[in-house]
Amino acid sequence: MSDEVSKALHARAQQRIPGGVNSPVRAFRAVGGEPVYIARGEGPYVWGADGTRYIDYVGSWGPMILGHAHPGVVKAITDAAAFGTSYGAPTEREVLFAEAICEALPSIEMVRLCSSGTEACMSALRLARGFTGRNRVVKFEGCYHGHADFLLVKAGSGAATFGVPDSAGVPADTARNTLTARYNDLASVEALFAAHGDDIAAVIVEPVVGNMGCVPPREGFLEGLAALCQKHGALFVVDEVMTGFRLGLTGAQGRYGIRPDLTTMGKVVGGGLPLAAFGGRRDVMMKLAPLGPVYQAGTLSGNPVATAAGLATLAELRRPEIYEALERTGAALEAGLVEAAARADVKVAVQRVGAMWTVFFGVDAVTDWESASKADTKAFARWHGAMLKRGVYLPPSQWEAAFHSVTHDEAVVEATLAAAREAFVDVARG
Ligand code: HOZ
Repeated sequence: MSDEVSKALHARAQQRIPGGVNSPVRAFRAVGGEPVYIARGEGPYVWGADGTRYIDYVGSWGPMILGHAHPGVVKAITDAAAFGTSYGAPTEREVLFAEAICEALPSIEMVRLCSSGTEACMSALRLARGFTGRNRVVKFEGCYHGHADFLLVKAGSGAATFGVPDSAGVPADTARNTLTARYNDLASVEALFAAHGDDIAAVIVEPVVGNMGCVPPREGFLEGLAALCQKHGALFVVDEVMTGFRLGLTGAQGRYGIRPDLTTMGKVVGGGLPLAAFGGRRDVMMKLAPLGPVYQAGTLSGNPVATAAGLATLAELRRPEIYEALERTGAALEAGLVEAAARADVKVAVQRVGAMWTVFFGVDAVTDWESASKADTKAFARWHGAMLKRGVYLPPSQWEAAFHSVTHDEAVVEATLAAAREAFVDVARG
């Protein structure tokens, strides 16, 4: 249910941009509506093109952990831009940035910057293949690691939302080297190692899934994956594009006590600008060109404005109270949403880890893609529309995680829950 200005813009957009959007989930098709065109953002809010204010839980799909237009980040960006926006040559800020990442995450001994999570995952897996000399990679059904050909196999996020988890345009020969296992099911990974162990270069996993909605790992799952990889000589690649610097300064790996061979990051690390990274063991990273035979490059990699935004964000995140505040807000939202749904007699599973969460409709719990796919997407769509009507902007798919920021304070949470109480009643009425 978008405003008239957004409707008019979307009609024009559809003439020139496929589906009117530059990334499919933004089209709102999964919730049967039309997208709100955003004019600006500040703190926990975004404003639609007609001036309507919304409480924002999309947060640019993850990056905006400090809220929109954080003054320190905006200043860093404008100061950096005044000195030129791209040189295609090394800068001091890249060194500071690499040092900051390695200091925060002990598993990362060396890091390479790139521009998107897709690039980070694609490059990390090329590196894993180059390092091990093996061809196959294991991913999990419903996990999404960007849109590289070989990763669009049983993929989550928009690929699942629009029914193209195995995209057209991916040659069968490419997909053949991608094996899929069931999230939270170590036996399914063991079976793949038993059948193809000597040709598996890496296992890549979202440590907490965000791309089939928020799905936490079962106790022992991540540790078990690490052990299996070690046993079979494969690299353990942890995709922290969503979780990195969101679930704590040490990401999911710190939270769950795991040490990946390689880590991919995006979203928060770039402070809202196009910046991503992959890094890990020194011996593996040293296989990258120009040191080694694995090629990877990018004109805008380590961009001076993006690294300025990232550094300003990371500096702010080092304040100890930040993650406590995010946790408190998350707990209040979770408890309030559970209570509001129960009061309206709507069956939901509210799943949350730190500052990422999802309200799944019509299911008891979601642990993998099979259970995620059983969620009542029609009820979710009704709830999404009912929340939007009441000024709350949620991810427009049952299978995307919602994110809050440090600027979502008690008053914002209370306004959200007031909207939710009414919206659940709308859902119950059908
Ligand atoms: N891959 C993002 C969600 N998991 C979507 C990005 C976007 O549409 O902006």
